[in-house]
Amino acid sequence: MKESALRVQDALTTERLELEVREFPASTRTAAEAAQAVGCEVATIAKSIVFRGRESGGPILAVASGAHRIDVEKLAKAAGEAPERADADFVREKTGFAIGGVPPIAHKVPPVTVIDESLMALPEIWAAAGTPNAVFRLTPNDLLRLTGGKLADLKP
Ligand code: 5CA
Repeated sequence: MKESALRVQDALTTERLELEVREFPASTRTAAEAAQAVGCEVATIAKSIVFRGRESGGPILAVASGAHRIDVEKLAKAAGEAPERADADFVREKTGFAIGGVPPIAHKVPPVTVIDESLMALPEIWAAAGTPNAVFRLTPNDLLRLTGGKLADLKP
């Protein structure tokens, strides 16, 4: 397993959750590709989008269904400051992972995390696991527990 995927697996193991990182031969770089590789609906892919807090300069992580966009006004309310678009360097510096494989956990700098509440209605979801070929399956409750994130409506 690639080192970045191992870091995610180690974090899951440390939490004593029996969750397994799975590497796929096909790309899981985007939510659509991940859904195709896994064989699930794109709505079941939990994408992890990193923003830069306008005031703090710190990372804000929004986790939402691959089926819809994130409403940045709603994210601002939940995060307590405006989220600005982060570039690839910011994402790598704050998370330790490259875009396309950013997981919702195991970030270098702990982000303010907001989870879209519509994910909670799904029995299971898939999230990126550190590389553009790795994902792991978890329940929305696992996601809440692992991230300590705040639930909010982030749907446009
Ligand atoms: N592995 C998949 C499925 S979990 C994945 O990571 N999908 S994702 O949607 O969470 O990650 C891709 C996201 O990275 C895009 O939605 C977009 O918000 C962001 N992104 C893509 N290119 C850039 C870029 N050049 N700069 C900043 N963010 C980008």
